[in-house]
Amino acid sequence: MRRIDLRSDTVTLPTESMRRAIAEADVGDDVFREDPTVNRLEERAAELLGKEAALFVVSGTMANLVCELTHCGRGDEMILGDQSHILHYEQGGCAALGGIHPRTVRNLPDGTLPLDEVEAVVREDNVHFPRTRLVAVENTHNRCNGMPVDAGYMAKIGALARRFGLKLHVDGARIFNAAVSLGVSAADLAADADSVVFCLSKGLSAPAGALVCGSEAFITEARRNRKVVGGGMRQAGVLGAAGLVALDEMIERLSEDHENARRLAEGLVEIPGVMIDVSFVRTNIVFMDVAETLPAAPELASRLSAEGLLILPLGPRKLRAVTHYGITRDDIDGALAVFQRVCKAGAHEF
Ligand code: TLP
Repeated sequence: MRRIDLRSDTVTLPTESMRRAIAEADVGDDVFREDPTVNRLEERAAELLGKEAALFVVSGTMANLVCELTHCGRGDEMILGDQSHILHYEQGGCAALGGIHPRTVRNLPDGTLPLDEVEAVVREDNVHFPRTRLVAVENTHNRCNGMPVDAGYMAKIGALARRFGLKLHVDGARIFNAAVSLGVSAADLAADADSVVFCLSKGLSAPAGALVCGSEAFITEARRNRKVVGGGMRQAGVLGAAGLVALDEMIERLSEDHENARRLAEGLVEIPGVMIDVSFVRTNIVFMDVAETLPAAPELASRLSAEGLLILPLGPRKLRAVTHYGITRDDIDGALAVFQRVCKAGAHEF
């Protein structure tokens, strides 16, 4: 039985050319800025995102944290979406490690924050209030169906941030999925951002790492903050080499993952009790709700897993499936067959 792992695109394995690049990488001590491969990766990342400079960090979580620490001081406030990854899945690191107060605004189903609601929570100068410093948006928006947020919206939220003297951060862990889906460059999507981060270890399939991109001055400060959170790596070029291959070879193919996600969603909605708004499946993430006529999400996920299909339960009746480099079109058909079988058996119990 072939295992079909749709839990996340974080499970992708390095490609053959990444493994070769890792073996042959020129390396040095990156804390001394002497790793030629990391230096090349940072230059390439900055160029792709249209920023002056970039910084290689361990993970997406560290990338977001380093940006928060760089933009904000203790007691400052950050505006972010109530469905954002930073809020839900990063252990409240902004508060725990940075003393930064998170102020949430609801995310609309398309991943955006309503502009009037953002404006309404910007603090005025008052001795009782924290100081608003930062607005953070996510693109693609993981918990909002992996929706890509377009450049038009980014320009509007960027203008709003500038009007109030705030910085704009983009958690672009999957920004290349957004760019490919929207048919624009990642630089177009990041044009208004003061900082943007992206991950190498999701759809791009590298074994580890993320990049923070911004102005020279911002990255100089971010480099200090990377060190204080223990992220100064030494011969990191072995990872950087895989990252360079990821940027050269793995971006355009993301459209295959998007087609597979669409095919999966179209097949799943045919199953009685599985509910998906297929029009929201624009990248590689498929969220589904399951009706009371089917087992609850954790039980359903464990039955699917017993049949070799891994997906994540993310609520009592909500599940998430993510397509990626390790998943072929045949796997999607295989996943649908397992799903149909398990749901049919499960439905008989009700
Ligand atoms: N997301 C992971 C889990 O943490 C949920 C996943 O499987 O989707 N920003 C966004 C939008 C992300 O989706 C993630 C990872 C991160 C940041 C953090 O990246 P890592 O896991 O590399 O720290």
